[in-house]
Amino acid sequence: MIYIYVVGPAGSGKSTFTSGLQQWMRNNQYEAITVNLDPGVENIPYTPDVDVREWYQLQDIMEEYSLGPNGAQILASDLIASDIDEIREEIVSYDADYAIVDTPGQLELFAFRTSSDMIVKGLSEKESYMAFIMDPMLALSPSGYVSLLTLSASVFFRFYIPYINIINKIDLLNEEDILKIRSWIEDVDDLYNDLRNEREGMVKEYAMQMFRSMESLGINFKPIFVSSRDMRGMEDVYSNVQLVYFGGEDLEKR
Ligand SMILES: Nc1nc2c(ncn2[C@@H]2O[C@H](COP(=O)(O)OP(=O)(O)OP(=O)(O)O)[C@@H](O)[C@H]2O)c(=O)[nH]1
Ligand SMILES: [Mg+2]
Repeated sequence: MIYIYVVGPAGSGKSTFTSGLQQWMRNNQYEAITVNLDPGVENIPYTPDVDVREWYQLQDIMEEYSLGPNGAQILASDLIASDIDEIREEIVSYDADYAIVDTPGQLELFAFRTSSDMIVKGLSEKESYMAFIMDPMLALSPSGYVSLLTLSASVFFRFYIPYINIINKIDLLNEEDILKIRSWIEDVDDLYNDLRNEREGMVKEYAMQMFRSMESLGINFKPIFVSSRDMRGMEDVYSNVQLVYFGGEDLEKR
């Protein structure tokens, strides 16, 4: 079973993407289950097959330990890590090809705490894949695009597992914006040119240097365009997972 961890800033569309990818996989006869790792979520746009709220609910933790929502989220993720074997057993019992794992709203809670290492390692030592979901609005300016990639790169360093950047909600962009971002992805000189024209002084220099250092480290993961709402781009995400795990050979459909 391949675990696809869906991470990203609050509101970027992680849960909607989780739902959309599962739907796409099901439509194409691949077995995919969804896992909710957010103990505090109230509404989810899919029915999770495995739901961490069966073990822990944020509200209960807040009351029991007299904590605020953030403190309770931190404790919850430690508690989840300590119960990870049980959670993995439930996931494995589905015998699916893919488990799409939706993570809590606050990126830093999942990405920058040690309990999440234990969660990822406890669930899937080798078959882990991470999808970083970005909201497209910040990606409209060249320096905004670079700062999103920088945030994403710092999450990549934390986990160091196969990884893809996803620009979600492209149904909200006009054709011109999509072409502009696409040109930055396909030709870095376009990005450098637009950075040069965008800002004066040190900010421009920082953005260019940050991008250069990512490039030289070989971590220029080219984002895939997706609309989780109308399912555009899901096939490209699936192809990327296939490329990483099976060298592009398709899994047998069930
Ligand atoms: N137009 C459009 N809206 C989207 C898309 N994906 C998500 N949204 C909307 O963006 C908002 C946030 O989506 P969620 O899927 O809850 O985002 P999230 O990252 O899971 O949010 P948190 O878990 O609270 O951080 C919702 O209003 C979604 O309907 C998309 O592809 N297109
Ligand atoms: Mg969510």
